[in-house]
Amino acid sequence: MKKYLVTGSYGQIGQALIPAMLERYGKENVVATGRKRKIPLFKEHDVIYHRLDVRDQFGLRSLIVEYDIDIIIHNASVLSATGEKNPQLAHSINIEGFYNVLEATRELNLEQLFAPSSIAAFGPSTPLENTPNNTIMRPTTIYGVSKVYSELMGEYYNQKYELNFRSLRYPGVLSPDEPGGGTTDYAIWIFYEALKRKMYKCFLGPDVRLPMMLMSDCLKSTFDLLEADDSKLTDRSFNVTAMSFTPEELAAEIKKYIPDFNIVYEPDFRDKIARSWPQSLDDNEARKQWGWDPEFKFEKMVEVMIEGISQKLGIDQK
Ligand code: AKB
Repeated sequence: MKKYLVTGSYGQIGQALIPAMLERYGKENVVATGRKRKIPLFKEHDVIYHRLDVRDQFGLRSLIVEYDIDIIIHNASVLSATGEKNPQLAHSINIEGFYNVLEATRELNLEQLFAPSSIAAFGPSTPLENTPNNTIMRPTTIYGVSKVYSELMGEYYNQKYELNFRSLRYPGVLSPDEPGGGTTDYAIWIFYEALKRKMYKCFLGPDVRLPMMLMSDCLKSTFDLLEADDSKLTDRSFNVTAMSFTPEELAAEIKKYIPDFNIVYEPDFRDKIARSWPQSLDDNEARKQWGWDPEFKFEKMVEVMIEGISQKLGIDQK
């Protein structure tokens, strides 16, 4: 069995990924890391957890050696909205941190580096409808710039050193776990506010269409690419998506469950970020090269989110 080290392990994706990895690969083969001292959720699951800042190259290398790590899943990242508030922090974590992880993977001859990218790697000059896998990438956020950097460096190390780099351009990922610092986060907070207060003030305009997927599809795409046969991959970074919708369409679907739900729109700086991103993605390369096939579409996603967040809030929806 391979041994995995995960950075940024308690973010929105990590909170779902780590328990899924424990089940799939065994507790003893997964080392979760992050900047916080302790993570109560991980204590509950008896996860091996170590405090690690990805900018600390000595700390990173010692953990790799101590646990005889084969594969790194590098999730530590400052997301789009937080990045625009503090571009210097985003540069240091997303670019310097990524470089440390990449170099450790090369120097210690690890088997694979999986480092997710994002739809944020695209920008306003990209064709924004049905965005192809390989197209113009001139993002206008520091987060997007850092994702283009990591995709290109990963691809460069793959050509130059045969480093097994793989990346997915995640769209907005939806789960009942609280997100932090992203632009697509509205599509999670809307459920919390609809269920708690029947009212949501949306920081995007009603017509901003963005690609999204439910967490279970995010995990499926991650495991599928991690475990894909290398000889089948002609790309290293892949678009993946399951659906696209606007805040207005999402609010209308939520109203089917909560008829007196109301939404108002007060677009802020995140509206501009969202409008610079693809509205929909062409994920045919992922489908062709490693069999990507999402399970959840829009209506089912809303049902799953209402159920999951009701449960979290202790609200009986029946
Ligand atoms: C964000 O909104 O910043 C992230 C992303 C799309 O990468 N969820």
